[in-house]
Amino acid sequence: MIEALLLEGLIARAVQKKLLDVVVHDLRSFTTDRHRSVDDIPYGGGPGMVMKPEPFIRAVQHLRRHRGSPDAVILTSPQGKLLTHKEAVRLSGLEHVVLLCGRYEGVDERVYEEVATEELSIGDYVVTGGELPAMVIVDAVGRHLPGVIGDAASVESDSFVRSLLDWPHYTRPAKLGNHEVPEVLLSGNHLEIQRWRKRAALRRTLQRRPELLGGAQGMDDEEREVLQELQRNEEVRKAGA
Ligand code: 4GX
Repeated sequence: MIEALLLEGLIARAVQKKLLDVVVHDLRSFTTDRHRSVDDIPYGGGPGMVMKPEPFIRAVQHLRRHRGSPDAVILTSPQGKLLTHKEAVRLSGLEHVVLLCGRYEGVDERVYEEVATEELSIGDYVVTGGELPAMVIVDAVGRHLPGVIGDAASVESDSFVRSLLDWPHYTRPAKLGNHEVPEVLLSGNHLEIQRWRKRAALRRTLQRRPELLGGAQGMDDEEREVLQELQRNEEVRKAGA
């Protein structure tokens, strides 16, 4: 699965350009029994299986010996801290990161106690294994490495860099059926365009993800003013006035 990430796309290209290195290890190669088991029944009973601790611990020991001590050992898990833009930027500053992927109901708690330095979740839903979350982490972190995205300005202008959703984007044609591109974007007036985009981003964030606005530090006076106006409008609308 993870090798698919290395076949196509910007992360694959970055690996080819040696901007980052991704190495996949098979947990089963760190087992010692005839069946190469990585799971077992849970102590205390209940449904499903639990990932055994030893293969994870041996895998990390192997990496420490062969690749040096990692700066972070991350277990992907729904119990983890939510992956955010800020976390992705932080991890992009680390030299060597190990991602541990589990399946089944969970991973023996001692993996966390013994080798994992943190637990990360990609969102409040459950997927069938840690591989996709690990791929999401590699992608979200890798794009912050210098040279991975050709246009550094596009990474800088990302939504979430400023804790806001993005404004709507348009390209040609200017008229599609009866959907027209907002006039101001065709005007060439960059100051007006900037104001329109800021306003649109704030409106969208207020409508769809109001909880993000609490974290919009570094809002400038104009943004605060626009936000107050949008909130006033919203209150008026709700009141049916
Ligand atoms: N964000 N899963 C991990 C097995 C598991 C369960 C408990 C450790 C502890 C997920 C997520 C996620 C499903 C991957 C359960 N491992 N991982 N797997 N959401 O849903 O990261």
